[in-house]
Amino acid sequence: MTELLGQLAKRVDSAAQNATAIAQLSNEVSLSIADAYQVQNLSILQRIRRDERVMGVKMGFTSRAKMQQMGVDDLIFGQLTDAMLIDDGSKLDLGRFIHPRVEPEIAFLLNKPLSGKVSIAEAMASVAAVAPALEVIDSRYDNFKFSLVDVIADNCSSAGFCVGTWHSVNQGGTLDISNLGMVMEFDGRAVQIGSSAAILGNPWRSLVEASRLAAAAGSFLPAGCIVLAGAATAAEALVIKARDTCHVRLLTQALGAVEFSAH
Ligand code: OOG
Ligand code: MG
Repeated sequence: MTELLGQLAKRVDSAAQNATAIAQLSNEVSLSIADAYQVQNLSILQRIRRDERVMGVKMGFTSRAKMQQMGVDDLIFGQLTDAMLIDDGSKLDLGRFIHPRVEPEIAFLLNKPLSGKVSIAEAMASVAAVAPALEVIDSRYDNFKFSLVDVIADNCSSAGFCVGTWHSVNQGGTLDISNLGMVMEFDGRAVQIGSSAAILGNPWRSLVEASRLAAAAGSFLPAGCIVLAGAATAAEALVIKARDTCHVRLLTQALGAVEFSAH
């Protein structure tokens, strides 16, 4: 079985590297959720071998809009590496992707480790700062269709993440992120509008769940780790014509904006 999981990890990893879609793994093999996380871990190992560094994790399906869009209703988590980082305000070459979509998110930066079952207060006490974020997802499966185990094995479609200015939360303690308006624009046109409250009712809950899922996988969230809370709205397909560009921007109440230009 371990050998098979290793082969599947290589398959999703090379699909990501070559920006070429593959058939869903579940068409061919029956995987448990634990097997799927094992494939994810082995695929991250491939990236580490190429000198990529894990910077954090991302939560998936934390909002009803995302669950409905993808037809999956369990919380999932994937891993973010430095090669996926998109600098705020930079240009992003879409040639790296198969069928990219963008999501409006909130990012947490931990200054203390978080492990196992924690309360919202404990989760808050481990966070140094929060920031607005855009996530680029790019399922490696044909037509962006997958089952729960497929998407977990594919590192939860992680492809890119862009983080705006960090806002300190512990000093002053007045920053309330539970219900922030979020507007995602493509070339100045609002394509998704929502609230951070769509993320499990309160984005801090996503951090509690991230700690729980990490523990279930025999791991924890280390200090310095970035956690993406999950999309507040459905994802928006980023389709542009050759030689064209699209300016993607997320505006948030209280946390400011984050943006990149896709070409
Ligand atoms: C899976 C990733 C979901 C989110 O924020 O809910 C996700 C997918 O929809 O391809 O990143
Ligand atoms: Mg996401």
